[in-house]
Amino acid sequence: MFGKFALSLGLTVTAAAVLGGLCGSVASAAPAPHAGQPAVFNRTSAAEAPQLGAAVNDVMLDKAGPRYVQTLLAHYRSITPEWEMEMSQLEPSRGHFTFARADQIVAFANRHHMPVRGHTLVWDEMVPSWVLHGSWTRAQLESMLHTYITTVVSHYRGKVEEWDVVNEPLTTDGHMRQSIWERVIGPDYVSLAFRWAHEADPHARLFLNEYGAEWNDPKEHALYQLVSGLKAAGIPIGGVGFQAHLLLDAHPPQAELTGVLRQFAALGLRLEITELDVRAGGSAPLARRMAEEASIYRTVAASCAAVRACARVTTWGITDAATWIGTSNRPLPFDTHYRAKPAWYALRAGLTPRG
Ligand code: 9MR
Repeated sequence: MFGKFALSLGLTVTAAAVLGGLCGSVASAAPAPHAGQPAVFNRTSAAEAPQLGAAVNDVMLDKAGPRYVQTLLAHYRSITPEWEMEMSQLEPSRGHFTFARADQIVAFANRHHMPVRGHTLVWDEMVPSWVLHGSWTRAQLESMLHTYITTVVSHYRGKVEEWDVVNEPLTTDGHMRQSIWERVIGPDYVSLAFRWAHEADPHARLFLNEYGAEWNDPKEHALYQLVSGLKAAGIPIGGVGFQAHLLLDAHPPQAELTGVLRQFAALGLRLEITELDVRAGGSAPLARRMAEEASIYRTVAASCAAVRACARVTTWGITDAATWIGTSNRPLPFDTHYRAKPAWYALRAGLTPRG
């Protein structure tokens, strides 16, 4: 799932122009971190709200202006680089690693003691052409991927709290997606990737991240089988990410999503909503669409809050001005002028644990 994201903004205000330390965070403030180390957030009780995170890209961080950074620092406690850590960005040509854009985001997060979710090491998309169009034996591609994962995870060791090690390995009907990794290495690429990431940073929490598994359906069942099998085999998987890219006419009832989360929590894994947005375009009256969108935000946040293992909700961006699905779909909690939408208030309300 992806849509090429193009952004054109005229403002050129650096993030440094904005004072950090603004208060008003939704979830409890992260524990005091070691000097220079990102804070590690663990939801220690069901009475503690899940942390709120955001996907951030370097274009917005550099050029969107002070309101972007103010909103980010005031309300969000963790960061996921939106695309800067994809393989095509980090190793555009073999052996040539380009970390600068992702480093900028990680440095910003570390400076503000915001944990970073590394996204993503192994995916079917954003694979550089030298890999896609190469002629690989299984052993050669395994060696290439081992080197890639080791290089990237080692580079960010101690600066990135957790990684989406494998992203979107399943098809909608629950089969293994026929990526180059699956075709050449076979399904073992998943467990190998986790092992290699763990070797490179034993302290990082390692996730499998998927979309469309928020319902009790064949894809979710296949995800559960895959993840429980990894756990049973002693593979160092620490968490499952549910992306939650939802639509006004395609979103799970709260009881169903809560049930899915509880099922995975029973495996002893940390859970996160990793890419929440709600496609809310269309011709229906705007007020109605925004109200429906808010209800979905509240449902997802409340489902996470109800399951203690669900420790974080990350929205896939902050403002409708910068979203992979286009501003007209108004998918995020803040509008193009950084005004809080009904979705923002619903998200905050849903994150507050009940009972
Ligand atoms: O939002 C991201 C978009 O800007 C990028 O062009 C695209 C390819 O890197 O990735 C988008 O984010 C995807 C994420 O990495 C994985 N889950 C689906 C997201 C939307 O396609």
